[in-house]
Amino acid sequence: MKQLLCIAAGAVMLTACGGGSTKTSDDIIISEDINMEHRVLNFDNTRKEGGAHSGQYYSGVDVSNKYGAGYAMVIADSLKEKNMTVYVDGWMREKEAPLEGGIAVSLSTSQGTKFWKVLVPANKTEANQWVHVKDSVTINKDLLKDKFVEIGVFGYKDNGPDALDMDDLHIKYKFFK
Ligand SMILES: [Ca+2]
Repeated sequence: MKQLLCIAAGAVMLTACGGGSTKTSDDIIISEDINMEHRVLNFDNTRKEGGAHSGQYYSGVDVSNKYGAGYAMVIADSLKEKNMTVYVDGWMREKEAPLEGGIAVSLSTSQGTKFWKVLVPANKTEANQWVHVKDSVTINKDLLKDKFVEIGVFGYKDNGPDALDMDDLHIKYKFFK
């Protein structure tokens, strides 16, 4: 499946697909996979074992520890003249409906947080099972004009009594004119 997606993108591969960067004409595509089988942002304090969506481990949080696993990318100066779209594809689970958690996309600069959106599943009533979250956000290059720009994508739960579990988060960053 992953290989098919790479071919479908019609991309010239710079590195192996599934964690790396790709160049399609002037567009730059970078991708990261977070499956909790190896170390990522917020890994140690959120990793749970058993009942994962894939493999053995997943990331679980609740309102007392609301930041789940994810990835924080500092944007290179060479990319700050481009707009960016962040494509998020992951799996989440909560014991009770409605599902209150989601996958946050945040943009931080030296001036503070400039963009914040929590992506949620299409159906918030599917309790106690892994549900797909697939969405994207586009960020205008005007927001990237700072000496320090970091894009964070991570599980986020700030409301409700139950836990938010998350696994198999695939993030694709596309930079384009
Ligand atoms: Ca896993």
